[in-house]
Amino acid sequence: MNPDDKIYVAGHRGMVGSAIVRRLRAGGFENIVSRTSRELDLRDQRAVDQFFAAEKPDYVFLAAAKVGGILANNTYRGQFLYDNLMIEANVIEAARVHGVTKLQFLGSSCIYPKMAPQPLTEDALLTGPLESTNEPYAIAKITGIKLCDAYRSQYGCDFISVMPTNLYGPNDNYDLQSSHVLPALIRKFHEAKKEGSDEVVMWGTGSPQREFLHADDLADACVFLMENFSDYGFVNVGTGEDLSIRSLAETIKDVVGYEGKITQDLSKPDGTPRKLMNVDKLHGMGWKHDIELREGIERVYADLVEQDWY
Ligand code: GFB
Repeated sequence: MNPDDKIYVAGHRGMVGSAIVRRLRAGGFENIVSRTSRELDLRDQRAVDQFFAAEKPDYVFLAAAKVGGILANNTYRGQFLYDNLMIEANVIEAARVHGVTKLQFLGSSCIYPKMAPQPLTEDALLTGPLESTNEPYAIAKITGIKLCDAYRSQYGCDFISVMPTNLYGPNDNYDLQSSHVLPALIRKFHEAKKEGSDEVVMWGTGSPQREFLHADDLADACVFLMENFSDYGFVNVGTGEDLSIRSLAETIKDVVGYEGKITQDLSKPDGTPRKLMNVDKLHGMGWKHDIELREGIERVYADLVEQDWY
């Protein structure tokens, strides 16, 4: 990418898209184009085509998606499949038709089979059944990878895919019904401390293992891969380290400074037992994460407190 290239960041108001925009600006890329979902509904094929015809971006980061935590994925199964299929099909096709130089599609570690060997290597894709709570989302994301590969093979498009692990960071979703675990627990501990309540409820058993990457590290990896990876398949992006949900809860409890107890809500699902990324491919190219989990949680929490949040 050159500083004067026009870069379209789809999903620029989300946690990932906004981090990519920050990273691009910091790297001297100023010619960034974006649209809110109100201005441009990416599920609308004609609108997407018209947008690409008018703007003619050189590079595209496809970070727009319908996303959410385990409950949202499991509840809005139709929307997670339909919205994500439409968004990626429309943007990828318009990128081809309007001659985009390079496109990067962002997926998720939930594309891997539920019982794939850990840590997850890129070649484990499509080797077994998926975790049921997020199967619709995973199917949509697998389709995005396959679209990029098929367009590379049939049309010679330089479209690549990147698979991030579970993420957290600025502009995350803190709605307790639809969020992921990390922001949900920050909010729960913060509110319990403020209100002086003596327990915080953790969903499930606390035994599933998860890996967490700060969105700013992901954004840095995305720009790195846009500049250094052009091939079929995809690259895992993570830290290569995980912990149990129970340990995560203990860490957040400590960062927030809450002194009550942690209880379980066993009516909520655990989801996949573990999804630790193997990041050898990315490390082999020369990229490694910078922000360790505790430090990242401290940063996020300090920002929230400063904004006088909740
Ligand atoms: O982050 P999370 O919602 O999604 O949940 P997944 C991770 C684990 O944390 C599950 C537990 O075992 C939850 O039961 N958990 C404990 C909680 N307390 C809470 C809480 O208060 N809120 C939430 N949300 N979870 C999603 C997928 O899976 O991860 C998506 O559904 C996507 O497809 C995303 O891949 C990254 O890690 O289970």
